[in-house]
Amino acid sequence: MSADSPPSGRVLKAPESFLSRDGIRAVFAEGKKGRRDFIRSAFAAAVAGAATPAALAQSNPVPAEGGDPNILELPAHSTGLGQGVATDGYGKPSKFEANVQRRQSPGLTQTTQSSVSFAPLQSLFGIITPSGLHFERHHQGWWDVDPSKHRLMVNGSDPSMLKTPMVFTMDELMRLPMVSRFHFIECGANTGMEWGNVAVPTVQYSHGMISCSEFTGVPLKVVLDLCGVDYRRARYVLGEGADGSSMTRTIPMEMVENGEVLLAYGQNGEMLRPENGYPLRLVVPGVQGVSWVKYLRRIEVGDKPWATKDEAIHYIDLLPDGLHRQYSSIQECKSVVTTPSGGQVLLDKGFYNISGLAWSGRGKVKKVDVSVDGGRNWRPARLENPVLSKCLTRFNLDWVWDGKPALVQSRATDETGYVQPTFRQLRAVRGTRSIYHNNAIQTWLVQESGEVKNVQLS
Ligand SMILES: Nc1nc2c(c(=O)[nH]1)N[C@H]1C(S)=C(S)[C@@H](COP(=O)(O)O)O[C@H]1N2
Ligand SMILES: [Mo]
Repeated sequence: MSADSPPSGRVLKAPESFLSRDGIRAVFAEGKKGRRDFIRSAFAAAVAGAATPAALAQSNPVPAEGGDPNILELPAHSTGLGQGVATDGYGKPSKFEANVQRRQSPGLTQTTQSSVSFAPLQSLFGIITPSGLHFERHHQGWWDVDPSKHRLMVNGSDPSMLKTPMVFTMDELMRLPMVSRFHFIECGANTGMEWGNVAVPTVQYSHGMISCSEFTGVPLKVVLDLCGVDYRRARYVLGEGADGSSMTRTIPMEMVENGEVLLAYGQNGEMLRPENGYPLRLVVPGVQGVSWVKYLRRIEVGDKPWATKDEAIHYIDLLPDGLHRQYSSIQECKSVVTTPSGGQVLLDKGFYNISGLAWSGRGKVKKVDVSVDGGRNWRPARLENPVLSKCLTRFNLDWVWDGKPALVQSRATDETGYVQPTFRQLRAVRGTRSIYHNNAIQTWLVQESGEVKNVQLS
């Protein structure tokens, strides 16, 4: 930037971690007593504390009189010898990025084995989630399973469903025709804490149960063909995991027949991470995360849904009339602005790049509109390439902030013509007591101070 251009577009990062260890313990104890409001206020206090004048000054260095020493004095890295190759056999991020971590929400669950960690969406670029920052959802803890001992069994719920039940080793699966596809995975409970009202301060916690990777594997169809499945009779597939939760989910055969469902072993160019199901997981594009069974050990084909515990007691939506909606699996079109977003502070008036993510479980994102006045006026954002089916899409938009309060929103439309709903529209159909499938338009309030807050418009 030239000397006479005023500073603009500088964003103070959202605090990645809100609470100390003691703070987390206190919130956990209060959460156990059911005091959700305590959690909310603890978060609020922590966010407020992060935007102190000291923090602002630190992020806003003023060049010393007589010129900027960062230009005038040569740093050690310009005059000395750097480190050698393969200092680290598996490279790590810069130590200056150490605060970018997936994190668990204090007070959300009683144990870390049956819990969630959220991806730091506010710190990510483009559409791919680095594997080490992929969100995690475990029902019974994660394992590093020995691939040489892992087996996949394929059977029918009665013998007439397929000719030959088979057991595959990993080596056998990895010799079969291989495909690589970019897809998002979103937990059905993503944004679930926000059904009643604003609950969490940052986009990491409001939307961080989504991640996006390049997955590599063999289409499940290829393996079912090898077993001689009778597709006229076998209209459903059951996937079963090898961890203690015995995660089991029914998948309609149409999704398998079109070649989209994968038996995946690869993620972003390497083997799956243990947290994400190493050595084998199901990839079910567009469908909520729970169906992406990790540590996959068995596939059964049958002629009706199984109504397992994970689809009869859990992962059902309570509707306003008291009925439970079952087998709601597709993640509808949704988007969120990641900058500016909750917990960040805009340090100047002037130019900003509004950036965010959009996705649809039904195909490609067609357009994303952005509003800075709470939905009165909308402008189309730029969609960055590539725009892929059932994959995250990055959008960007130029914005000049005039220093007045602004209500920043994004609204995505997918290729089926479906438009992401407002909270009012969604609650009219779904009520307020759901957990899953909240795809409402998110609002961030940019205050005159530059501090950004999570709000809901009624
Ligand atoms: N075997 C097994 N598979 C599982 C789970 C699990 O606990 N065990 N959790 C499910 C849920 S609810 C989600 S949202 C995704 C999360 O995948 P990730 O941990 O790779 O993000 O895995 C699904 N598959
Ligand atoms: Mo999930």
